[in-house]
Amino acid sequence: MKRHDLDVYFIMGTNNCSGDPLFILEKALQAGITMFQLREKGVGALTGVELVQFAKSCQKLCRQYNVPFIVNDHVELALEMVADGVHVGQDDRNLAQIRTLFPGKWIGVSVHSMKEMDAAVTGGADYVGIGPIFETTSKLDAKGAAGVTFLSQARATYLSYPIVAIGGITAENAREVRAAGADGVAVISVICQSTDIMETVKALKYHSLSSYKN
Ligand code: TZP
Ligand code: MG
Repeated sequence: MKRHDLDVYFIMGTNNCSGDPLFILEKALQAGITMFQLREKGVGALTGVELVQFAKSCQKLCRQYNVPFIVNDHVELALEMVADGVHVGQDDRNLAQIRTLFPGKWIGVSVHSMKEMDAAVTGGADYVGIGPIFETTSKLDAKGAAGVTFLSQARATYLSYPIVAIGGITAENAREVRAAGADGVAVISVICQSTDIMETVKALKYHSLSSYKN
């Protein structure tokens, strides 16, 4: 993968959306998101056949827009669907096992410390997610807001390793996390709750930052 694939990484599950999730996903794809992760968990989460059907609809849309389709946690589902990758946390399946199951696919790992980051990098992850940077209401068991301190340290240690920042990221604070070293921003609510997804995604993108324009 390339670092810029992480530019605007949209994450969504059905319970993040008050409207039609597939409509929201298609708008986000039209607006230029660069990666998509299906994160179906929590109250009322789809399971079984319903989950597979919904995942297939998301994957089909992503393919139409040539955007990688990543599955959170559900390694078997990702395998069955031939997803482009999986994203796992520290409490999920062991990275070495996943790498064996997913040769050539993208594997993302959430990390919160340099120890976890070192393990992810040496274990063959393709990118890491660092957060929550700011307060979030989208992940019930999220740790407290960490700010950008660890993100900056991670970047200083791994100069060109793909890193995406997550947690409470908005068009207003995206600049700060990029300046701290993130290649991209992973977001749920700012897109799911947007009244103008086109504008929101545009404002989150790297090139929308005036200080980076030439
Ligand atoms: N992991 C850390 S924070 C978070 C996840 C999945 C939720 C991010 O959602 P939001 O709405 O962009 O804060
Ligand atoms: Mg997980």
